[in-house]
Amino acid sequence: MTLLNITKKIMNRKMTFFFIAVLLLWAKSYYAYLTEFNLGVSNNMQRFLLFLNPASSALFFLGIALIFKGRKQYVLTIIIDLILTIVLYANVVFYRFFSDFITLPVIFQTKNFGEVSGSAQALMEPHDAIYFVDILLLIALVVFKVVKPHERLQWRTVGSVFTAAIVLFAINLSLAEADRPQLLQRAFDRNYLVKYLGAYNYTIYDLIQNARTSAQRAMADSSDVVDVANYVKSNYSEPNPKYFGKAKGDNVIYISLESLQNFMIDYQLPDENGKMQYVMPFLHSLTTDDHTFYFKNFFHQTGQGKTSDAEFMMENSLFPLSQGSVFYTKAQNTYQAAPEILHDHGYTTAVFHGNYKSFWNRDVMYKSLGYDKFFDARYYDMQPDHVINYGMEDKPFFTESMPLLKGLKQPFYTKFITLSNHFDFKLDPEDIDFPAGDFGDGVVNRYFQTAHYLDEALKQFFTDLKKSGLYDHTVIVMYGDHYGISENHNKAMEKVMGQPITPFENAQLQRVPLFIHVPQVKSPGKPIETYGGEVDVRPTLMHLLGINTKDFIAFGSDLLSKQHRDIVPFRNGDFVTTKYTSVKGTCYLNATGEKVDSKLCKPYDEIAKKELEMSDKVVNSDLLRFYKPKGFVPMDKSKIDYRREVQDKDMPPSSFINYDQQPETTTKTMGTEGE
Ligand code: GP9
Ligand code: MN
Repeated sequence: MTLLNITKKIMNRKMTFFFIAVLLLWAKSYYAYLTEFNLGVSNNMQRFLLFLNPASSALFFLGIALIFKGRKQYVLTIIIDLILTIVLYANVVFYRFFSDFITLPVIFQTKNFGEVSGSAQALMEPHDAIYFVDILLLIALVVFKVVKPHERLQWRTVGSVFTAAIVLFAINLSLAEADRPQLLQRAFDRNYLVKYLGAYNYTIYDLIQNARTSAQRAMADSSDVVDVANYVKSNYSEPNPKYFGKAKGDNVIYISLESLQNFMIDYQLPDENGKMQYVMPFLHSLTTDDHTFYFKNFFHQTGQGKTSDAEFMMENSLFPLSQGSVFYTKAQNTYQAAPEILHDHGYTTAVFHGNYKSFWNRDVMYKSLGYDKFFDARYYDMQPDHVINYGMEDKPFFTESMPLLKGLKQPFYTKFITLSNHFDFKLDPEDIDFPAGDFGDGVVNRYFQTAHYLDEALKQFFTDLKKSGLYDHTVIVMYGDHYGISENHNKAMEKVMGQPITPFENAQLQRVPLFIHVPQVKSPGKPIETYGGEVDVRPTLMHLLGINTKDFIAFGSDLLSKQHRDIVPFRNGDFVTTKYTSVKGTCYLNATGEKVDSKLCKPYDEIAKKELEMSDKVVNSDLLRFYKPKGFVPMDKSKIDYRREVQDKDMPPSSFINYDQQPETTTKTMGTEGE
């Protein structure tokens, strides 16, 4: 038998055409992953999944054509292949422009669409032909009758193709979930979804998310916001005249203190000579500072969106969602967030963060919040020595941020998001200058070292701010974003706290520190007892800046107001008040930690549930689009552009640090974070 005959025989097999299409689609998808996208692949499992993930999509989608017979089957295979190729190639081109994957609403924003299509030609390369050669080959095979039409395949055969696709997908998904728990529920980052599940599955995920969101949105109308507005107005806490407007016109710096729980602020550990020393001496010193308000009964209220949920609350005074990150699922909503409000008052608004911009969908959400600028990892020298875990180490992060900050037009409203004190609390050995804890749990033990490192980084940043002259007219708000040590480590935490961690104690451990440094105002100079949570910070800050908030839809209450409402709902419906704590329906007395009659918690329980529900309605139905606070002028967001070359135009040349693109590995160590 000649070679030609063998080839002919193979070509005549019923499944040959299908398998050629599958293999070529698989190969070119993998090629695109490796050459076009910076996915931050950091271990062998991720490498394997990246290779595996196009297979199930190729089998599944091209498998649809197998239901048909004859020429129809071939034509349909080619059409499906072409659609998938367009999805892939559109992402390739979009990525070259935005360093991000397409998300449905973003592509339909006329501005993006116009920009990409305008420069599409420039973004296309001759070698891109590689994405289409397989389609041409398939067409040639059919046109030149190299493959001949045949009868319908047996259902058993078609069924086994789909079974194989589904089994492969299930394996893919479970390995991905093992490497990155709650990948789908929490939806961290488009990069991650593509890395673990592939460009096609990501596209489907995106379509489903958007269909859900639009359905909820479509059902709502302007009357829905009236109830909410009335409720919020009737619960408004009047600003305290002692503080209202005392920081008018000041700059604002927010610092998100990664995973920092409040117990750390006063915690001491013995040094090598047995002498006790504060883990965070700098922050500890601020608890009695004359110009700093330190709230010791302040709680995080985050859900699965962790850092992003905290950011959301601080700037919107709305609750995050019970599932997923509101940054990811509701980024297209209308908001009246702090940066946008302050923009109205002449502020420049910017975020500084040593991770890449798509994490938590920040690049999309920050536009909706009204941030002019977003200095992400592209602005920092991401050399391996300065990067650990999620990104830039805090000390070089603050150092490199200084010139960028100084380059901003004042007054500015800025946010710095730290990273080093993140689970699983690893540091470069040369950054360790504090003893680890000795509590029989590596994660808990290391937490003291990373917290200490964060404290040193903050001290250095404060020193630099003083040197720059900014310190004297800048309000600095520092807050712990969420817990650092999860319940999984409660055995060690019992040793840390020197007491059993009951459900009541566990709720108390959700305290995170809140510091508000106001240069012009004399603070009590001792820790403040007032109970509050992350939703309460926006009205507090606005009132210090002399901005009235009565007309804004917000669920928080000014922490410095005499009418401050002291109920702190957690995202799961539990809550804390000055007197009681409610956990899973059980009511506890704060003073003793004892269970008490649940009737005592009932009135608060109703308020907590009502506010969570109302806030969810605002967010899920995008109700703020029907509401305009008096005097609020929405920003023209179509001008916001976070591409480097665009942002750089406004900055003095000296402030550019590094032009490097994202390296292959974003992360040096990557534990099973997000506990
Ligand atoms: C990543 C950082 C950490 O950019 O904000 O996020 P987290 O895991 O804490 O939500
Ligand atoms: Mn965080």
